[in-house]
Amino acid sequence: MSRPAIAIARAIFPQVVERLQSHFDVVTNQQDTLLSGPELAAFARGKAGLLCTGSERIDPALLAACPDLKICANMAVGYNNFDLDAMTAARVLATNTPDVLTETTADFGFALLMAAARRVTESEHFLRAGQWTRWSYDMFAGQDVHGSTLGIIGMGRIGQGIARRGALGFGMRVIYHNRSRLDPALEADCQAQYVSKEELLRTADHVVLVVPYSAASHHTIGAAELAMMKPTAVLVNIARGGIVDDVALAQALRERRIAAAGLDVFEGEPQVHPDLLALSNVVLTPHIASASVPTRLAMANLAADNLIDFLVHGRPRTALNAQALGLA
Ligand code: 8YV
Repeated sequence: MSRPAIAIARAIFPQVVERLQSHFDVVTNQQDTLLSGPELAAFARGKAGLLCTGSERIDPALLAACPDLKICANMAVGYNNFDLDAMTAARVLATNTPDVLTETTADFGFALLMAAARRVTESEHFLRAGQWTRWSYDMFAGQDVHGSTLGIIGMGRIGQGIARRGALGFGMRVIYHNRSRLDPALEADCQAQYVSKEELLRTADHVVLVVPYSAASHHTIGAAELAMMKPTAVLVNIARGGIVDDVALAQALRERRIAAAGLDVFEGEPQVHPDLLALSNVVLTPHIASASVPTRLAMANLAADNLIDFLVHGRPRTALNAQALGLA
């Protein structure tokens, strides 16, 4: 019996490629060449499965060019690179990688919060540049994290992980805003209190964004929201570019209307707005919040599990549109 054919759009762990090769005929892009939309379509054409990352767009043009495609397995929990309605219309199963990256990503939210509030990267650049000639009492004095009020926008699994770290580890008062309120047991477990977005922005000492990207969450934080925040506040975005208006944020940071920011995601990444690059009170990282070695391996394996479960055993695993396809 012939084996299904799959395409792996980006370089991933060789052991995961080998695992997939034991089930499928595999074409890989282990050179990690950046593929344009038409190149990706040519690469995936004739394949039943595609393993991709958040960088590859699965849109009507790709789906039309790849009529044999049955599943796209995203190696990411976020899936704003998927046109889910178009995938469902084309009867292509969409899967993502929830849970396996929750704690690692929550850790990184705190890494950015700590780095921005305590001016870690800014002071390191100063030291490396040979500018540290003497100590002074106010040198790189920043904002406290412990005991402060933490505002979380987006209270899914990662938001809850950040809440627990804040409440249990740093003695923070945790407030959150979300499309829907958590059930009381979960709120108690996270020691988090539901508030309106405006109250959160006005009262939080630090704001962490973990909301998924959609048309509705575009520019959740713009000039008006930044104007509500405390001048001592730190803003952290580990969600998606486009949740924050980067130009408005750069202006607020430049004018010290908020103290600092920690950003892992950007509008138009991998480009970063020059206004942000020019500022010292912002910590900038290249979309690495889930990038620990064990977690990246778990993400790749879960994407592989999704392909194997569906194409070999006919069972959807962590699927996004199984119900819409009548498979769940
Ligand atoms: C991914 C992410 O590494 O899971 C997500 O949603 O943002 C990251 O963990 C990135 O999207 C590449 O797929």
